[in-house]
Amino acid sequence: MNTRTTDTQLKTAELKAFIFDVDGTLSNTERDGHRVAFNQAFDEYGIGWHWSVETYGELLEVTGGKERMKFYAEKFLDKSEVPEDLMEKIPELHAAKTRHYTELLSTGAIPLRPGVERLINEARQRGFRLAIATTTTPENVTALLTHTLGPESIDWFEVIAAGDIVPAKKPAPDIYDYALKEMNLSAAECIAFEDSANGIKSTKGANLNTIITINDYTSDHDFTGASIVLDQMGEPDQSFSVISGDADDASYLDCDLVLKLHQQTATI
Ligand code: XBP
Ligand code: MG
Repeated sequence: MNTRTTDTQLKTAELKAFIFDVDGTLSNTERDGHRVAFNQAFDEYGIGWHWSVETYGELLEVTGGKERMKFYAEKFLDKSEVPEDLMEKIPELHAAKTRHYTELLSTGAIPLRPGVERLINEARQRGFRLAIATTTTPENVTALLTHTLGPESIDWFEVIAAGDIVPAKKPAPDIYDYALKEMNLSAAECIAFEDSANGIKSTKGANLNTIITINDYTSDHDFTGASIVLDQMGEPDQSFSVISGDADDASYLDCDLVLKLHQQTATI
């Protein structure tokens, strides 16, 4: 029998690290967090834009706040509606948006999604390494972690790969490739947690197994290639719904289920 491993044969590597997306995965930050902060920045600068819940859903096609504003100006407005100096103002406008967003988070208004804190605590207890790979600004990650898990939680994550640290944002795989390189781990030794089509394109580009928890903005996205698609991570007293994939008889996502999902699909 030929025992040589080929690219197409499945082989399980030991799972060593969990890599988390932030927006939509750890917390439902988009509709009531980022969107609100963008609108506050637009008001502050008197540019007369307002992003409704619906419009913002369309704008999520583009990741990155600066990129999203540029996309809106180019694709949603007539040239006449765009202030002449807008393009050069975008970094300043984005800094104002980050200020509004972090202020909003500091009020504790945006909680973590069900099961996130429990899974992170269990992963730490069991010795899994943790990282973050996100399109948002580092300040925003710090604000979310500080005001949900506490300031000490920043140090639980070995790598916080965020924002402009790589030039090409999701759906490019660069942010995950960066996190893997910083941790000196192969993709087969890690599993990613995402919520969106742009997110899974990024993880798949980096060859990572991926667990998806959908939200209102992403429930109709294409998650081909995911290890499982869930409506939430769930809690012992709050069962998840399996959208696609096999959770055996589990009713919430714990490390044993993560391990099982990783073993089923890991490739090297
Ligand atoms: C998050 C994003 C970000 C935030 C805004 O995507 O798309 O653009 O909406 O963040 P992901 P900034 O969850 O895939 O990382 O304004 O700080 O860029
Ligand atoms: Mg996301």
